[in-house]
Amino acid sequence: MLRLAIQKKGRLSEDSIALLKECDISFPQSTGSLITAAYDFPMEILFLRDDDIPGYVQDQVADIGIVGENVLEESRKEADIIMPLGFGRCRLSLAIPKNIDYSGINYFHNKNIATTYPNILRSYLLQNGVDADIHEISGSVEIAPNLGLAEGICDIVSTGSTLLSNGLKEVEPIFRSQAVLIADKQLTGIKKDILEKLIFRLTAVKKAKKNKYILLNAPNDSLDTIISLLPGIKSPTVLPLARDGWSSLHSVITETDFWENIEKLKLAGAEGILVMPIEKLIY
Ligand code: PRT
Ligand code: ZN
Repeated sequence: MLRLAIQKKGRLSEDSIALLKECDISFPQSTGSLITAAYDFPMEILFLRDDDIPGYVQDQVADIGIVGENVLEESRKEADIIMPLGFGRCRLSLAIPKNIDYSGINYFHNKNIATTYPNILRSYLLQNGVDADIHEISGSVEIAPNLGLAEGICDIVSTGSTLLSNGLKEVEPIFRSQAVLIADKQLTGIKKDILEKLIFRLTAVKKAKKNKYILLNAPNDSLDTIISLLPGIKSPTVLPLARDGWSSLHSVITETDFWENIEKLKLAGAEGILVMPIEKLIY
């Protein structure tokens, strides 16, 4: 049995649960309990505050966890990052009142910066040779400059609207983050095997999200051009249509390639182009 820690309630909970569902790992929800077992996978799920997840993994109370990379980095706990998960994207940034001219990182010299991320901030300031006072607070960092508590802040930014509504502007992004799967560094035996199974499923789901299944009809004499635009995984499937001289072509394409190639496909004579999502992709 592998024990996974996820955020109990917050920005990462829904996406973490949805990702497990996409991997066909389901479990009873909203029982309010701290721990539950998956129905169809040898896994227990532990629901925690995100700040506790790196420590629980380091101390082997949980084997693996889903947490923001910002939280792992700030915690200074030891855990392997297995893979980025593509949600919970944000950045940790320095921000100052918007009416102040910003001349560069040296602005923060001898200034007071409020943050809930003192460790990441300290390393960043050290790397940049800036000597500032870090004022650690536990929340609502964005109001600190207005209260006269600090001259700048270092906080998580996503859309930027919180900064804007507090009269602040972002001046230096210092750490980019997204949710990551982390694991105990010492995982062995059956637990390691179960983790491999989970990684296999996560990879299939991730590849599927990046790719689309494409079907189109084309005159036979333009098939060579179209096949060169849609190489697929090995090569596309080509099936004859009932109408003479025409074929149906099936392939897999990345979403970005599709938008780049759509005009070329039409010019080559493709018709009835259908693009569909893929649930899992294994190759
Ligand atoms: O209760 P618990 O301790 O588990 O949760 P929490 O309140 O500490 O964390 P939570 O749920 O707010 O965030 C969990 C994780 O989501 C963070 O550690 C980040 O990795 C990620 N994340 C992504 C964010 C944001 N986007 C985000 N926008 N975390 C926080 N914010 C906050 C930020 O602190 C600021 O107050 O949103 C505000 C800024 O948002 P914008 O869109 O106005 O820029
Ligand atoms: Zn937290």
